[in-house]
Amino acid sequence: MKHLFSVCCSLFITTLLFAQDGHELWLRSSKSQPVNIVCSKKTPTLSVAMDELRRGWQGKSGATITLTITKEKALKYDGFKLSENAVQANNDKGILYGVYELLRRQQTGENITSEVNNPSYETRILNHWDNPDGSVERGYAGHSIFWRKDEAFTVTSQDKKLWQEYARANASVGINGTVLNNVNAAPQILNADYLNRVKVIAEILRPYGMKVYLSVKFSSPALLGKLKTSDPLDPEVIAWWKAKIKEIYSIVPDFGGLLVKASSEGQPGPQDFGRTHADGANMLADALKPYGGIVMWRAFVYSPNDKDRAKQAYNEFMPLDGQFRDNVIIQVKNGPIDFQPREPFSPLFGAMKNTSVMPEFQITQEYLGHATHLVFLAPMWEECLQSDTYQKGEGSTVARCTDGSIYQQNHTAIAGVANIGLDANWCGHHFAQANWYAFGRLAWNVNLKSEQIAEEWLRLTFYNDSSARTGSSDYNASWTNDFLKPVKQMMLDSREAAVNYMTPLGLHHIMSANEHYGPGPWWAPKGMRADWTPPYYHQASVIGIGFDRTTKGSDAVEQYHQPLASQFNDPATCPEKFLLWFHHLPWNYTMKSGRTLWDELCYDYDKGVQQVRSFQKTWDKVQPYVDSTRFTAVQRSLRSQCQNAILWKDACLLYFQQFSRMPIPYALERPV
Ligand code: GCW
Repeated sequence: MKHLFSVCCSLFITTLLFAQDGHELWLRSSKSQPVNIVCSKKTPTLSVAMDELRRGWQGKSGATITLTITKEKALKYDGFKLSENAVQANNDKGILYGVYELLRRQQTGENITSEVNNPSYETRILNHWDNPDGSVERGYAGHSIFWRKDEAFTVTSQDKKLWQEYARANASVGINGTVLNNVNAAPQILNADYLNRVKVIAEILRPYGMKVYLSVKFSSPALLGKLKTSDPLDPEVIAWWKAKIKEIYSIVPDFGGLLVKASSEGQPGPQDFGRTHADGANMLADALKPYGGIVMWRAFVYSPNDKDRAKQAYNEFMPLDGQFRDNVIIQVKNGPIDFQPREPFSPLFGAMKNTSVMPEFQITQEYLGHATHLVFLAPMWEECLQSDTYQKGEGSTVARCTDGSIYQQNHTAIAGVANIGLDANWCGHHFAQANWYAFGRLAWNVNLKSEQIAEEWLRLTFYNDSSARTGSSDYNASWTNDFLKPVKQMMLDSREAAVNYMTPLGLHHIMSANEHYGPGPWWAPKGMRADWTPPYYHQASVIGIGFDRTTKGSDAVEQYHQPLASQFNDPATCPEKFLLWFHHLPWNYTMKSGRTLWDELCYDYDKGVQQVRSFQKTWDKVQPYVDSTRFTAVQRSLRSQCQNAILWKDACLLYFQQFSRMPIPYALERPV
């Protein structure tokens, strides 16, 4: 008896600690009720669905729930139809997603009305920038969950457990694919040892509805196959890829396809052989076609000779519209430069009419304070997805240009560069988990609002904090008023705050070199490629500041449809959040507020700092509602974030002041 008691106690404590370190993400098990499940079919995915129901059912005790696979015309991809005690879908994955939705609603207290729920995109995929040695490019949450250094291929039971938890978390938000390695791909990823590990990962992910994909290096035929060339039109090269892809499918029969970064940032590509992106992508697409695989071909291209880096992707890809095979999707970053805190949407959305295009977001915070800053990214993605491209008149949002609503796309997809690593809480910062969650939710429903996503995530992640529960009947009311409301507001304001203290008014790429953490508008070593140095982007001088992309400048505005092109072209109509993205203006230019441009810049930087200070105050007040481990970790990060924000403001203002030669407004905090 005594022994049993101590086992129970230690189990309880382990569960508690586990919950406190954040490992459970938004899937915190709370007391469940007994439930009867009626399901006539049997598949591994349905077994997962049933396990989840038993584990998390919070509806009526003893209720009966029916899971039915039907053929419903209204259901698309892995969509489902939900009611209080039934989930219907066209396949078992749809059932699984329906079950997660049902459980989420029970837990968050949302209504369960009878409705059809279809995903916006067919493929909702994470891109891991994980290298075979276990390091993660732009990763801030520890080493890779997939790869180990020294080619340690043994799969441990710990690995399997972790991959299963990873699969479960993804499935719970509808993510159905993952690219297991970095786009700066190491050729050896296609060797047997790696492929065998891929096989095990695929087996664990499969019941959760997830397919695996790989990034490949375009020169693999020469590097691995020892061929003389990797020219995509060379018969031996074509045969090499065909054989390799056949081999992959013999190991992983439901392999999803390939992701390719080619002719970009020094990576090899078809252009090395005088061929086009279409030649390269189509060669791989033809080899994948018999197996149903796809090619995600990235459009992240720019070269040192460009007068304006923002224009190159459009210039390179537009002439190829219609030349790609129907199993190729062009993967386009949200903005035309590179995952900055704020960019206008890439003009490649709403441009090509006969080519499938998919958005690529960055969940990992390369330019947004790594895993130290609390920045909720849903508002940034929502801003991009809901931007109107005017491709087919008003209402042609980026979302509608990519989800197949405007032009028939044979495949639709959306990718997010993962922020996941071996860290106990997976993402480095407890609130960075919200970005993984938000990516999945938006990929499933491109029209969800950031506010709803933040609220769901907070309810799932913090409400069931057993150590904070008082059991009092007013707990719900006080939790909602004193925790949910202020913390949700902090999340919703956090991206704008980061823009303010880093790159207000359309400034971009002024962060310190290489690490992309902290300010570095001055960084321009001799001999460095100009387009890798911040002065290329801010163009500050005594005359003014900003990149002239108007018809008189680089003419990047012309890559947008009307009326956007004219709107962006004129500083009077250009949204001020993009002002210095499109215009080079004098320091005393008058802003809508009546202030000079210089003063406005000072006020914005200052506002960013004040916002982070207010986040600290908000967080300090919610201590009674959060376990001490998570509370302290977030408090500590906010303190660093605030110091960073001050540094950003002071460094940028003091640097730019040498050109503006104007004083920092008296009302604002002085640089220290
Ligand atoms: O944002 C830049 C990063 C590189 C990255 C590249 C890309 C994987 O600084 O680290 O390389 O983009 O997206 O290919």
